[in-house]
Amino acid sequence: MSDPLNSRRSFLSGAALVGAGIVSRAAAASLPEAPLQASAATMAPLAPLNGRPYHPVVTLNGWTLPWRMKDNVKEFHLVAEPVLREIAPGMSAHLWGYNGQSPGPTIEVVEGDRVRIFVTNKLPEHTSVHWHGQRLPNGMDGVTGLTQPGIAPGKTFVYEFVARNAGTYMYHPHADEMAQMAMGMMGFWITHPAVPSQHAVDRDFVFLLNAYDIDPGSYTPKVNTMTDFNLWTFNSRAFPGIDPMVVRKDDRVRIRVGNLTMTNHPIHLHGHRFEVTGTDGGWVPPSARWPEVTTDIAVGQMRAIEFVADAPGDWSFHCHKSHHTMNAMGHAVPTMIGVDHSGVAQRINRLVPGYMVMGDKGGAMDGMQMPLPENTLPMMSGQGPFGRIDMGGMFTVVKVREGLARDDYRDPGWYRHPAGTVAHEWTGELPPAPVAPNLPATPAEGGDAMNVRRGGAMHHE
Ligand SMILES: [Cu+2]
Repeated sequence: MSDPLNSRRSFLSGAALVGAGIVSRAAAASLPEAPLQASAATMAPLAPLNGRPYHPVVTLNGWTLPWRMKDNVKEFHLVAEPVLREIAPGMSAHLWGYNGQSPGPTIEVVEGDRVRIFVTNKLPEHTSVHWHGQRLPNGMDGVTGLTQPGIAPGKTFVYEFVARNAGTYMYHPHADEMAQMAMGMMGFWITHPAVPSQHAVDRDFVFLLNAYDIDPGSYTPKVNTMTDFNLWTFNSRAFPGIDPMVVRKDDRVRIRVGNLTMTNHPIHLHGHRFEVTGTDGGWVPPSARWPEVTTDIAVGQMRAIEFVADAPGDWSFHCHKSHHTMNAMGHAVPTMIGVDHSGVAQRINRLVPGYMVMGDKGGAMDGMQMPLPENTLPMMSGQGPFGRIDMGGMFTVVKVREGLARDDYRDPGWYRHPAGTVAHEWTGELPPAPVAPNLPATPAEGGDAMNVRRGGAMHHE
């Protein structure tokens, strides 16, 4: 794989990422080079080498697409193609994406830029690119059949328009879109303000919400799934595969989230209050903002939230639908809390060797190391400084630290709490524990008080 960027594009190597070699090799060609990305890691912000200045964004577990300037036009080259995307260590998926990854690279331009995007189709069926949220000539809107013919396999189309309004946008096909979006065809687009001091923040993170239906043990999403997905991801990564968002104490932080799943996601941040400062339609006037700790992001929407990171620590950042913070194995398992299995497993084992009892003390499954099918993530599997983190899916951590350098995004490790500031076991005298009234005896006492029956499989909607 020709991958001139990958070796250089890492946090350790700093911010100057587009080598002059790429520009000179491509300069004479009629089409700009289509850079390829082999890694699913978060790449350092891509400082603009030409054009007007801006403060670049950081794409969570993603990257920004380099461009070339030709006759004062910013030229990009997207290649729609099948890719292998690592969802988290231990699991990869056969997705469709752009330039080696899914989601595709973030496109960053400046308000007023004339932009030309070449799109080469290496998929087995036609595609198109719709520039979600942009105000552009109708024929550039990318709706197959309505504003253009589909881009046939092997063909290259060119889109050209002026990026009119600073803000947050997405791109995705309007061609066989249920299948193509279920396969991961999507990306982020940032139009920066013409005046860099406008809407300025210290750190600006972006990512898409996406969802897949991949059977345990398999690699390819089921493309006819409508709502019953089993992998909930930030930028096609599931926790613990999602990188932390590292910020310096007292930084003003923006996180922009676009939702291209088929359901809404209430996104929740711990330890801070934020305001929604941007939507798909533009910036929210300061007088119209209100404080939140959770914002619901509907299907097809984008929200930019902003906060001052004034509280050092490791703060959870996640979707508040609890089944969206678990991975595929958590689905279709009945609630077994309080069910006494003694003897049952032994008897079933005579018929089904390897049978295990799951979840009779809740979902956390302490000590249970069930053999998983190949290429399957545990339901919730992160390791934290105090033990297992019972999370998967749409979960990560905002790490707020004092004394970081301005563009230092390296993982600082786990937070070191000041002495006396961590919840801990009470070792003093205990009064007799109160018991809820009218509760029958517990299983240990021969009763079935804990026998919770809520019906069978969990639903995902
Ligand atoms: Cu969710």
